[in-house]
Amino acid sequence: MKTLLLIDLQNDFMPGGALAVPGGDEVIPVVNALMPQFERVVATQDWHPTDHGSFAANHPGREVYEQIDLNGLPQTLWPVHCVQNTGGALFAPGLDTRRIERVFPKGTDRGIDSYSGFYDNGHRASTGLGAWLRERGVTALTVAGVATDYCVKFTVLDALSEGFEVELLAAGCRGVNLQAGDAEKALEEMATAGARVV
Ligand code: VGL
Ligand code: ZN
Repeated sequence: MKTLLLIDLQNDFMPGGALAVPGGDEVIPVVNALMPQFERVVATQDWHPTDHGSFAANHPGREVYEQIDLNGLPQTLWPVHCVQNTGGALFAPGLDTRRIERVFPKGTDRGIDSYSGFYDNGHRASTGLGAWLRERGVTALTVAGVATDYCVKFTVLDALSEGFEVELLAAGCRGVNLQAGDAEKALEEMATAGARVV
């Protein structure tokens, strides 16, 4: 039972988007070509309300990429991105969405960010992804998407701790690289945690 999990392949993470991931668009043909090899395809969608606490714009006097404390958790402040029901939150044009069986939104609670597709950053609330996969007998995941150093990484780490076998498709991922080397470091962290990086 091969399942492909696609992370945040949305307009705002593509070149020209509000939180552009360099080369993010290069992932689209890679994952489209892979879909036929999988029985299931599921996707996460960063899906923030306009007043989300991860947006620098909602913290007067603060700058994008600054670190703050958000309700007890460290939070990087981002440009406004992936606002619910806006074009930036839509899947990237060219992504073959026909095979996506289910979409799991995340980051919907203004008080906490959610990099992982399984839980928010405080592991307080679940998106339902883990239970959904288990109900269908899924034990192994192949993961691709953006950003390697944020949502892909935290999704993979949660998947492993939830007991899923994880294959990380490096050619189907791109990183933000706020600091040079962040994406490379994330690949190492995922491998160390037990993901098979291919
Ligand atoms: C992401 C930062 C903020 C991601 C989402 O998809 O990696 N990064 N929101
Ligand atoms: Zn976000």
